[in-house]
Amino acid sequence: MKTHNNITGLILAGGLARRMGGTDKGLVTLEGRPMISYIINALSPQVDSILINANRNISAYKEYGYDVISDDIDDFQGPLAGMASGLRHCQTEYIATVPCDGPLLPENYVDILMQSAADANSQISVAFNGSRLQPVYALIHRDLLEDLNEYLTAGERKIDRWYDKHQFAKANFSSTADMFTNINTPEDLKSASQLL
Ligand SMILES: Nc1nc2c(ncn2[C@@H]2O[C@H](COP(=O)(O)OP(=O)(O)O)[C@@H](O)[C@H]2O)c(=O)[nH]1
Ligand SMILES: [Mg+2]
Repeated sequence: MKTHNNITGLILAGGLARRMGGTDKGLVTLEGRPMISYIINALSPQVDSILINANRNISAYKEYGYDVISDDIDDFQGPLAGMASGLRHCQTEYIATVPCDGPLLPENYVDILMQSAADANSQISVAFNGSRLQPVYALIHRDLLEDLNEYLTAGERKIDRWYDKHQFAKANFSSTADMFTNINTPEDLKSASQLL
């Protein structure tokens, strides 16, 4: 594990969390701590800076001491909107995205994304769990901001389709596939307490 000084970690916490009853997922507590704190702890040693993408509870997220950025387009249009906002605000060459509801991030997350992008000479690297892509875990070069904004302006919202337009690398996380344990519902929250 090393610190990548050309990468901003972008924590995606901008969804409506409908399956969590609308409670902001990043702030939901897991074993007494807000879920986002697990992600910050795992991500901060790996990157130069962190941005939190949130559309609600901005002041609660600001407590962590990082800039909080909202989607540039209104009405919760999906994670690509958060990624576009992250690319617009970042001061680094790349963003590495992580959802706010995946507290089991490994310490070599950014290393593996960067290595796979470098090996494939790609501007995007998307996590692969051994059987399918995990599209909200990705490394994206900031030169793609304009392309992404055009895609969104055209009314497109599908993340996989945007990746497919590019020569993306698949970052193989099959040996740490538990990291994709995703807490979308109150039931998920209960079972995650046992995993931690
Ligand atoms: N910025 C932003 N992020 C979103 C939006 N909708 C979902 N997300 C984020 O995208 C990630 C995945 O969303 P989630 O509802 O957990 O989807 P799933 O677990 O893949 O079914 C989470 O980190 C959400 O916070 C949105 O409208 N805007
Ligand atoms: Mg989720």
